[in-house]
Amino acid sequence: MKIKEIHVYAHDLPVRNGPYTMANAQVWALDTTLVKIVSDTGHVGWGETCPVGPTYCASHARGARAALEEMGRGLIGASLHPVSLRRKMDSLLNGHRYAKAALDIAAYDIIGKATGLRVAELLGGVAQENVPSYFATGVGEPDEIARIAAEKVAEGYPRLQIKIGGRPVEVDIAVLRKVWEVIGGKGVRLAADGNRGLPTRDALRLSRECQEIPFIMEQPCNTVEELAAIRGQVHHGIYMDENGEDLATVIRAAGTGLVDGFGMKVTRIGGLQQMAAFRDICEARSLPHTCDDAWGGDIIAAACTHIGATVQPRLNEGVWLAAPYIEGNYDRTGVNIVGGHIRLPEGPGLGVVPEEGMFGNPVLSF
Ligand code: 0XW
Ligand code: MG
Repeated sequence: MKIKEIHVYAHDLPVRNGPYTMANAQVWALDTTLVKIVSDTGHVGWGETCPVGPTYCASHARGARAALEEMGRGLIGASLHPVSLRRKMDSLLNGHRYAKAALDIAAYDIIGKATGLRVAELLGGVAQENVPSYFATGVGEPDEIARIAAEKVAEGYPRLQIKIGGRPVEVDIAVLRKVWEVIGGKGVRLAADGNRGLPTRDALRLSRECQEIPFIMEQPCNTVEELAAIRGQVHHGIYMDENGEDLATVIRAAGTGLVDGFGMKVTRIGGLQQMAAFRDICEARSLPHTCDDAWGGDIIAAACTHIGATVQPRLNEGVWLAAPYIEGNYDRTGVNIVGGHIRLPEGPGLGVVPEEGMFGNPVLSF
């Protein structure tokens, strides 16, 4: 199967009850990019990529579309088989994995539709039909974050991620203590996500002063070197998120025991084909991980849920979706979180078919 046409769309996703706040970013609306591929067999597949603003990772919305423009013409006639497609994309443009991911996701959607298989089946097989999710709070004050934590545990979330960083560490420590007061003993797993915002000095203090609270520290500091510097001195497991930019970095982090797990984004690593390789590397070293994206509508949500459904349950830290912050869906059902879990869409392909015309005219066509 080969690529016959590529169409690129831009679509606005306002943040419900915005802004969404992290250590390095505050966002009110996100600019998502959708890709529609038509194959030489007449099948249609959809992909999506949606950086959560320009400062979260080294990616931004217009950068994604510029990269797609750079590759578009050269991809007409290319194979839709995911490994071949990735090699072809790499021959046209170095890096820019977050843009290539949209095409990779669309390719899986098409192959699924053409074969009658769900994307999770193409990725190795479903381990869980009801995929665990986790709730991520914004950066906030102790009472407010503890209130949200209690509410989300009552809804059935098996895991919470509390955002910290970008402010005096005393407030972060107070937030984690208050949250634990409310949810301790309820069997919910906890992550404290610094989104690169803590100096090593503060990360060390936070771990020391919260020794009795069993959270993992997700991407507390900005660089791999900083993570390595605190690694042997903290009382908590360390997960890598933003620094996990490609498989080579993942292999280094897993192979040297630099981290205890990952928060991983489907688009940052380059799409579902690379994500499946990442999942297998993690399983080889018994490293737990999430299958998320930074933001995005139902196409990204479906892609994350399909790969998340294939993860060995004991290593599955959940699939995060932006759905609670987005009004409406791309099709009649969409991909939604109920009771802290996501039902794997009924295929074929991604199992989400956007309403015709809902994204307006394409901004690019090849
Ligand atoms: C919680 N997330 C999955 C959503 C935001 O984009 C940030 C991200 C993270 O874990 O860093
Ligand atoms: Mg994170």
